[in-house]
Amino acid sequence: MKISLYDNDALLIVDVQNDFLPGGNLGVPEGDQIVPVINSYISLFTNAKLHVFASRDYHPADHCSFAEQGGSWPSHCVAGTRGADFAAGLNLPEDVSIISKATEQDRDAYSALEATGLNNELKQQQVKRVFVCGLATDYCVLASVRGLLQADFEVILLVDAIKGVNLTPGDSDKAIKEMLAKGAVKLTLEELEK
Ligand code: VGL
Ligand code: ZN
Repeated sequence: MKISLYDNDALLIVDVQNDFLPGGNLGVPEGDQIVPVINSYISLFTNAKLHVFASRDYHPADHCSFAEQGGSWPSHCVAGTRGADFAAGLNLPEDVSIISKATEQDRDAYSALEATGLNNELKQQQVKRVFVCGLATDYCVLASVRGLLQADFEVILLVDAIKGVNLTPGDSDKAIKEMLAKGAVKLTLEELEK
């Protein structure tokens, strides 16, 4: 399906940070492969003068989701560390809106809309349709898409610009199925009208 960009569209890049790339503390297999694809989407959005949002997992050093605190993940994306930085090859525009999430010690949050103000920012900018890409398909992308749909945004899922953790094989496919069943529409770069 061909899709053109309109005034009320925005791009949301979820958690494309060093710790989620291969070699990072919580590396997503092939996570680095989506960076050039996301850069192509960024160009299309900035050329169309549309806004780009980038979320980042941004935990305190003793965050409750870390194994040494009894959580289920290795320490990752600690605020102010290199692991929390956006991937070096990611060409974020100068006026990108950065959304930090899960910044409190005692709360985890997978959705970029959870206690971040993103919902309000999108509404303020009269965004109606959000194009979503990033990491990880089966965690923060899934949770963010659920949140966006629940908040009545249209969601375009950029299926060539997401990668999953797949702790259990098939998790990413399951997540994609759920997002599409809930109303997200899938899209690839070739299907976006240039
Ligand atoms: C994420 C696991 C833990 C994600 C964040 O961004 O998908 N996954 N924290
Ligand atoms: Zn996290």
